[in-house]
Amino acid sequence: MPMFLDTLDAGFEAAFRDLLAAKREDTPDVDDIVAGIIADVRARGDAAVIELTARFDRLELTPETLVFTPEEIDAECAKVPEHERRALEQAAERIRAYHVRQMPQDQRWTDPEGASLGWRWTPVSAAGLYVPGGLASYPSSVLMNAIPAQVAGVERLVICAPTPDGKANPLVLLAARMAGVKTIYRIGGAQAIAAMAYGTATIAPVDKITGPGNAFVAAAKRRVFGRVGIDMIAGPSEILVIADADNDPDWVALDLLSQAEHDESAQSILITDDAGFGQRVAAAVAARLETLERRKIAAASWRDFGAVIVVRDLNEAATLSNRVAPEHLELCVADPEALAEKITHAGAIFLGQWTPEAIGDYVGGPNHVLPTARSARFSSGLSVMDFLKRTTLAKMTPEALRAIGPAAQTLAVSESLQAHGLSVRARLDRLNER
Ligand code: HSO
Ligand code: ZN
Repeated sequence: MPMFLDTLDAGFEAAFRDLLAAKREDTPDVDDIVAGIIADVRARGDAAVIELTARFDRLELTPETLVFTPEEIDAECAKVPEHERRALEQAAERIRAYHVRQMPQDQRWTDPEGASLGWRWTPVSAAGLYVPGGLASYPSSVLMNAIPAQVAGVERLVICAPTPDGKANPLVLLAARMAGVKTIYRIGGAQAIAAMAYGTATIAPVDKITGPGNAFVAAAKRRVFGRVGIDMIAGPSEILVIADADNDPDWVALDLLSQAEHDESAQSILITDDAGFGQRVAAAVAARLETLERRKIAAASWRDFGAVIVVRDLNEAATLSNRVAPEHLELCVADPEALAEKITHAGAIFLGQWTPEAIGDYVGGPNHVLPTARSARFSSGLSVMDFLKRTTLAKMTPEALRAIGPAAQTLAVSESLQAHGLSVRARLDRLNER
């Protein structure tokens, strides 16, 4: 049974805190194994990658067959049925259009002292995108990672996608092609992350690695961070729905299940101002769980981490939601815009009952790589910014240096950094000679 809470209950605050603190993910400690794999790839390059791929993916590769040839990609893409190709195309177009608008502007201005200041954005040169194999090999995630990189102007974009037993996912290859990725390696796990970070004879190193993965991939990303940039370590998916009684309980139930079906550790929470409606949604979830294909996963998630919280009003709902800082937040209320004003911490907001979260997973346009585990308190979903760097610009004129140089000199003396001070002083002296 999911947790039923009412803010009027005496034990509410304690129970809610337990809900916030629930440790959902039981990440196996694979760090030692991963350290060994990374060291091996650094030392032996392709040979190590090939051996590990044979061991973990039961696939014999050579340096030549590590990467898909254009003909192989063509052949895989040709297997995708027309309706799926069109759906993926529509998704790609909408995601691209959204992310184009995200591109930040360069800035340049002259301040009152005459200093010209600003900043400039430039893309990372090369990015590597990890695509998991198996159950969580999502073509939509390929688009969500690769399109922002492409829009940002990343010159070289590669993918590592394991193909256990040699089986590729045609939709993944098609999504990669639509997002402008030409180089796809058939490798996965920590060895793929190590290869992208450090490079091998056949795999050129990248500057930034993004994309989801299992515990090994996550540990490897943590370890190569610093050598390369990484996006985030995504945890199991979450959804919080704030709904009033004026909703179809079955719709809300399905929205809760849409994230529950991702992972036994996923979390779905309903906050409602109507206790009866909360009961109706819980009943609808139970009914849907009878027949859902992934009922085993979804039922475990709902049973262990699901919650229905009854509040007095929507203000209270917003306050609680902000404390959760959910990855996905649906506002199924009469005036979602007004309620959204009160939301300060959420990865993505879905406004109104005609906006199921699943739209955002595929075709809405915004990114579906979002902060989990309450990290929406301090971070944002994947964007073009993850593939850009900001370089600051400063240009002094003699007048500007005269105006602000002395303060720099004073501070340099305070910090006992003599050359700093002298580098300013020498110029000021020259100006005074004039
Ligand atoms: N909701 C997932 C992303 C996803 N859903 C991919 C379907 N495919 C994580 O936010
Ligand atoms: Zn999803």
